[in-house]
Amino acid sequence: MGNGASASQFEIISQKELKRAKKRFLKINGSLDSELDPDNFKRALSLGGNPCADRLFNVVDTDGSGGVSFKEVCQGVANRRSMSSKEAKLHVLFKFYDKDGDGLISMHEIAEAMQLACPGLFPKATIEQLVRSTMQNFDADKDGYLNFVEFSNLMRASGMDLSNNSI
Ligand SMILES: [Ca+2]
Ligand SMILES: [Ca+2]
Repeated sequence: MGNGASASQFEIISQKELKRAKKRFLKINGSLDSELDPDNFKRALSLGGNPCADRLFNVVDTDGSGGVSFKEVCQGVANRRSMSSKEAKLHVLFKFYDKDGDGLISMHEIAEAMQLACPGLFPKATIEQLVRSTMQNFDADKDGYLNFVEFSNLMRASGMDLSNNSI
């Protein structure tokens, strides 16, 4: 196909999917060589108005350049499909929660993620209470943050369904 995206690199995506992703990317961005900015990214995925859109952008923007390249889009699709392992899903969820990307989830980050996941469902005071009790139960080393292992324990204990593709 001579598209620069070698089969081995994106082998988890079928040629058909790759073609579709490429078409969409081209249509919105005009070129495969430049990056999608956050607004175009939301348009590409029809995420306008979705409160999680910015988080998703950060998850897909793996090099943190502030734009999403075609390669990153393909990797995003590939990751989703290969996420048969719960571990991989946990990593994506962890990244979703870890807004500032420091590898630790703060109380503030948990509260924000909860508000994003269920907007308006809990009053602020309830969220603060939930976050505090979460920390008490799962911050095993008591440093005030959840690391990946502590976060995994929380997700398993909360009965998070890791078998589907929802975040
Ligand atoms: Ca963090
Ligand atoms: Ca901790």
